[in-house]
Amino acid sequence: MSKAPRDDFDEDELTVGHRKEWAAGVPGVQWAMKVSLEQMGPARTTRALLKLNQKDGFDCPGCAWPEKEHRHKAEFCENGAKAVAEEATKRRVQRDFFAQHSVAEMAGKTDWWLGQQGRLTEPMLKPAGQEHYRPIGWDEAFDLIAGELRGLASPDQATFYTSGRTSNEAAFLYQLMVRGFGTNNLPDCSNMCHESSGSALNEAIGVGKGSVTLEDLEAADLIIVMGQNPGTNHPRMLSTLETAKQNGAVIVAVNPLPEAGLINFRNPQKPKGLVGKGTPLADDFLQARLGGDLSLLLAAGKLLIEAEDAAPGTVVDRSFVEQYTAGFEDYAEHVRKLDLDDLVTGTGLTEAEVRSLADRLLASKKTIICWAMGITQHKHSVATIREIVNVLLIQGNLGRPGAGVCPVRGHSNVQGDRTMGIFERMPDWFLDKLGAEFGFEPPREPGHDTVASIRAMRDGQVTVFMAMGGNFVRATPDSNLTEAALRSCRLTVQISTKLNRSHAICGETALILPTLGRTDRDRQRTGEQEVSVEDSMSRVHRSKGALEPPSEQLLSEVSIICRLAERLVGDVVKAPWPEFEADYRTIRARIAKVIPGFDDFEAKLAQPAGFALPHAARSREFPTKTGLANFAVNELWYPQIPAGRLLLQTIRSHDQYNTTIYGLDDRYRGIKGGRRVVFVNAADLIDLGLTDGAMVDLVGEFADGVERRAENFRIVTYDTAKGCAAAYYPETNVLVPLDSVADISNTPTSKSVLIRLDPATP
Ligand SMILES: Nc1nc2c(c(=O)[nH]1)N[C@H]1C(S)=C(S)[C@@H](COP(=O)(O)OP(=O)(O)OC[C@H]3O[C@@H](n4cnc5c(=O)[nH]c(N)nc54)[C@H](O)[C@@H]3O)O[C@H]1N2
Ligand SMILES: Nc1nc2c(c(=O)[nH]1)N[C@H]1C(S)=C(S)[C@@H](COP(=O)(O)OP(=O)(O)OC[C@H]3O[C@@H](n4cnc5c(=O)[nH]c(N)nc54)[C@H](O)[C@@H]3O)O[C@H]1N2
Ligand SMILES: [Mo]
Repeated sequence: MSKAPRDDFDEDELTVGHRKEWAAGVPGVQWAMKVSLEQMGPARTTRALLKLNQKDGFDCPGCAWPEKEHRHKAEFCENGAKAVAEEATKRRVQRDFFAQHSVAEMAGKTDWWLGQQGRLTEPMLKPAGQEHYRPIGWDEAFDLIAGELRGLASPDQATFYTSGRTSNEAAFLYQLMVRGFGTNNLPDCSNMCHESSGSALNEAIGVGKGSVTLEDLEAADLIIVMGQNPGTNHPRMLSTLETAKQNGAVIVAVNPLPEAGLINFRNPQKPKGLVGKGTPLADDFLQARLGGDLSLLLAAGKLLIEAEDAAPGTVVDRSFVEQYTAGFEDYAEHVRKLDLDDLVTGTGLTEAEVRSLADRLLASKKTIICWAMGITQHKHSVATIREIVNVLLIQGNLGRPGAGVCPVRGHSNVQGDRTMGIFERMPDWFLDKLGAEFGFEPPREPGHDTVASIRAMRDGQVTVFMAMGGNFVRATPDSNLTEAALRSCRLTVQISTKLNRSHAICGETALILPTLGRTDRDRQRTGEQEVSVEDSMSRVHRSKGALEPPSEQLLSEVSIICRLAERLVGDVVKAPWPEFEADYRTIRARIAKVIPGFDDFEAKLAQPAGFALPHAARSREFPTKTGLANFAVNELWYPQIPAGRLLLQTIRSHDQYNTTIYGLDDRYRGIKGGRRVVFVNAADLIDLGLTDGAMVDLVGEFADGVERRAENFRIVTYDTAKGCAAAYYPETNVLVPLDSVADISNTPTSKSVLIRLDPATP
């Protein structure tokens, strides 16, 4: 088993400075320009940034935050520009690179180094028993994959991953091919991301997506931002929050870390943002402990119900609750019985802080709750999100302007991919319609999600792994186990834009299929093509690449699927694959026939701002089992932290996009020149007898008794909630046990890993 490389930069270079309280100011844009110019040169930089998020341009490959209908000339943020520079770089990985570097050598490099090599340029094969990739023709590659898949005893011996940058068109064809082949093994990055949100929201309101629009946020009285770091991960959200605040909204941040941006924000797109101190966004900052949100929400619900009991008719929206919801009485009875002191203990806050949240809710007529990974990656995430819904339902905060649920998605089309059927458990109505449209019988047995796929590879039940984008081996938990699982495969296939660790930790036979990215021109037989994507608020819009692709040999994701599908399922699925490839409008015409909300797709897509998919809850329709919005009874639970231990969360620095490392700084947290740092509360350091700057190993302690170790981290004293530490992902994925998952959603608990700190291994 390979040890993940420590770092190929000098840890002595690492410096720790002051934490920044503001975010997204002038230095942000300057930084973006510096990276852009370095990677793309002046001409490409100008062209790329002018087309970013414009109506005739491409959708930002950064986050899934929606664009405003009336866009700024420059509708992008620092980190959007970095995402573009990373993809539109002029650097290239050519065949001589692979001749020079063996697979083992590549596995010894850091994620950062691998990404810095540039764009992939031609299909490559690593034959069984050999140590180097060599060039292979496209036809030969497709024949090899189809042959290997057809040779399996069962289609369920293969699994097909998707990452959330894939367009709607490519995702729709991919799941069609996979189901035509005969399996529902369609794991995706969402399984590690907002799966908990989908699980809870489907059950509670009948739709697994957020219910609010940008206009709702701008009209809200109260916006609670829980478990999210928008200053780094959704910078454009700060502009929306700024507008909301100017319109009178109160903003409350709940987070173990005081993240820059929520505290102070300088809008670089407005002249006034260029000077002065900017807008303090959060009115209240509740520094809750990791996993304390369920306690906090239960307490808020309890205090609301008690306020109603004290003055009946003043708090609960009776007509809403009676007409549209189920389970209110059981819920109210449950929270009345909970002990406030127990709840307060679970939050890590003071009782006054807990009460302040209830007071904010009482004072608000229109409340929105936003959340991201700080809420979804815990054992009790689904219960926590059910509780978010409970608290909103009490006051009727669903299905009216200025109110609702706002799970903030990560990857720019992760929501669209799910709409297109990338899911191991699509409902029967979808499979019925898909089968009827394409004249075949889709498999009905639910497939493997991400965690189940890893287990199946480990156990020898899955032997072929294919990925439409992403970096599976790095994004997933339990790195050592997962690496061994992938290496045990007969064949691994990666459809990728850039080099990453999943190309180095591969099956016996391995293929790299290089593809066009969002920014690249996509020319097909009938002309230049555009694709469609769906943002976090269910708006679908077009995206068209503007730059010359890095190599003439690249195929689009759609082309790759069409050519493989024709060989693999040409006799099963009645689909005109060559026509789909030549003209993406023909794919959209089929999407319109299978998936609700896409009728008149082509015409609606031509509108400058695209169109919104229907969301039942917006009009107070709740397609749940009861036909109503469901209150849920959630038992109080929060992670316990034994003496001498810390609870670790694994987070993103300001200089990375998931497993893609842009650089080695985390400007807002004061870190420069390195990534192997662990942020620890000063009082915890005293309790543990450790000092700032000391080098330690992070050692995971999990019920299975396996000792998981991430070596050589420097302690940084930091303002984090007591008992709660933080370090960057993916260096710490080795510590997340495969079997430590959220109840129901099966999401790895990346924000809740029990560790101890040992002196560093020399
Ligand atoms: N530049 C950039 N943009 C990105 C990404 C990126 O890597 N880089 N990734 C994209 C993707 S795929 C996603 S999913 C999103 C991720 O966006 P985020 O969810 O903002 O990303 P994380 O860095 O995981 O930050 C989690 C936040 O939740 C807090 N938190 C952790 N645990 C708890 C808890 O128990 N309770 C509370 N209340 N807070 C908690 C952490 O302190 C941190 O502020 O961003 C997307 N956008
Ligand atoms: N410990 C820990 N683990 C986590 C998380 C965490 O917070 N902590 N977060 C989880 C979350 S929220 C997510 S979403 C996952 C992310 O998991 P993934 O989506 O699998 O990972 P990424 O790093 O986003 O994938 C980057 C790779 O995608 C490829 N790529 C980029 N653009 C394109 C494209 O347009 N087409 C194709 N075909 N390929 C492309 C490039 O080769 C690049 O190297 O990680 C999860 N893992
Ligand atoms: Mo994500």
